[in-house]
Amino acid sequence: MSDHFTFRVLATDGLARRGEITMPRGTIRTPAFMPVGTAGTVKAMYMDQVRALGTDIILGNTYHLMLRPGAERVASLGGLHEFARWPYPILTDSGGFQVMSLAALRKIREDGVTFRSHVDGKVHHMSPERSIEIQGLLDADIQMQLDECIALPAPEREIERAMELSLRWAERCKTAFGDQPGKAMFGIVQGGDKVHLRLRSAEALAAMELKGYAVGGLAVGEPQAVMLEILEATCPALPADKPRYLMGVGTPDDILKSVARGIDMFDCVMPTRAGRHGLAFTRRGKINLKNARHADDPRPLDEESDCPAARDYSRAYLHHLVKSGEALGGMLLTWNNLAYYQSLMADIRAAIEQGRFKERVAEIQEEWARGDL
Ligand code: PRF
Repeated sequence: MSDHFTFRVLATDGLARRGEITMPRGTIRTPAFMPVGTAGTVKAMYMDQVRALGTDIILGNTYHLMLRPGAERVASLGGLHEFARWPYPILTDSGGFQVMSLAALRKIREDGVTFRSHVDGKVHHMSPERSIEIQGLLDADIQMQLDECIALPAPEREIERAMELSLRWAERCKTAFGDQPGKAMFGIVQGGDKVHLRLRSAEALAAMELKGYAVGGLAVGEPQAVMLEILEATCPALPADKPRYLMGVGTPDDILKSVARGIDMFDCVMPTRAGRHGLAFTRRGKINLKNARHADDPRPLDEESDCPAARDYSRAYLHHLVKSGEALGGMLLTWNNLAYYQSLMADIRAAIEQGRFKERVAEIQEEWARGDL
């Protein structure tokens, strides 16, 4: 395995890229989907299952892990890979986004963000340097700069202020991260729904010569068309030889359309959270297992899937588990959903290699639209 973090584009088809990130803990085949393992667990899944689905990298959260069990504690127990029994690459989000969505009494200043923990109410301060320090204690392979994400719609001057602050924090995170050949620190493009702010952000980050670039501040309340328009403007402004990560996105349809515009990496709670709430993603679209129409249906979610959760259990049984609030319902649907997401990513990668990405996207969308009944 490589002792350096490297990214290679292996094939392109239109703007879609098939690539490979190599680093000491493993290789990431891109376009990649990163299951969300917020608190050191991909909820309702064993790590062995997560791996067997073709997962090359998972995401962890600085915010949750610093509050509980604490970054220093994880470090003293051998780091997050050892703690959670996931020896492959881990990307950690920097914490700012989770502070803004979960913590009480948050205050953003030049020096960082002060907030009250949603766990025990204690006040914490996180500077850009402390975020990188925590991500280092966790031993994350890919670390994210601290940034400020603004929910949309928002006044332009607010978006601009947060974007400029995020650029200054990127510089500080880059310095704090220093030179770690086997790891990477990614910058995060902000700028809301304003193309000129996105371009200014992307160009300033590109000049910092980081090892990868994320697009943040999207899927925060704007229509999909706006997100896609921002990606069309932003991706060409980012270095072609570095990975591009669209944070917190998205639905299978968002993923297809974002890959088509040059995105290489994704993370989202959608497959795991929706699974725990009774929603299944399949080749034939979404199925809400709470619906009474499934109560007598002996068919599995997808008889052609090689995931046991999709192939071996009747919709009637899944409906029963979900309605009864049984833990196994969330486990089976999470398994099904991550299997579907990872099979979709494998499908996308193969199509790009074969130079038939556009055609394959049309086929996949046609199959969703056909429905399952
Ligand atoms: N910044 C960070 N994490 C994020 C986002 C962001 O803008 C988003 C927005 N979709 C999800 N996760 N640091």
